[in-house]
Amino acid sequence: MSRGAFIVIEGLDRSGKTTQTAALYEQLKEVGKVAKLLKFPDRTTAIGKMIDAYLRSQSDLDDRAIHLLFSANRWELASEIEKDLKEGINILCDRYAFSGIAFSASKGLPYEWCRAPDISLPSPDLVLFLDISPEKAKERGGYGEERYEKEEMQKKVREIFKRIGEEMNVATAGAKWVVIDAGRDCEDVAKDVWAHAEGLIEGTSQPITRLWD
Ligand code: NYM
Repeated sequence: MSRGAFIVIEGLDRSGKTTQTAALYEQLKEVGKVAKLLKFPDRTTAIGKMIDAYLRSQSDLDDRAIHLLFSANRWELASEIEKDLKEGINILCDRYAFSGIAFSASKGLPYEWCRAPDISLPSPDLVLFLDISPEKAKERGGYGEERYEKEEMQKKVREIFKRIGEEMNVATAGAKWVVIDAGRDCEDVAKDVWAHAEGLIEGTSQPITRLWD
């Protein structure tokens, strides 16, 4: 029995994730594939609203408390993701647990502690990491409106993402992590994204695995 593919797009702020996730979604629709677009944080849920207020500096929270809220925001949707995949729906997701670790650990929280609450979430089949230097991301404009959108922080976040990707590719099972140079034109990045995603969207018979289990 074939199921849908679960593809996550990750990256620094201003790396073009949202544009690329939307472009991939349109391409899937063009070739007649059923797909659902998700984005974390999902700011529409009760937990998501708390996260939104925090990111816009309308509220203050302990670093560990906000980390757990980001994770809970994913757990809120975990069973729906699993159900959709089993029904053959492809899931395209803008950020996931990897952002959770990268951003919180860059604030100084221990890496393993940051990873723990996301263990056992449905694992993506593929993570496309849109890699851009924080200097180049800053040139794209719009930095600075929300918490974390500072060059110094983004540098640390990029290093932690690198570690996550390396560890994932050493593991024999689980998601494949692919780095895509996102400092190029949007169309060139989209071509690479499609090249990696295309093979998966025919459906896969692999069982759904769980993150870091
Ligand atoms: N972020 C996102 C986290 O700190 N932890 C998480 O688990 C997730 C999913 O939220 N700067 C941060 C990264 C971003 C911010 O994301 C909002 P976006 O994609 O700009 O809405």
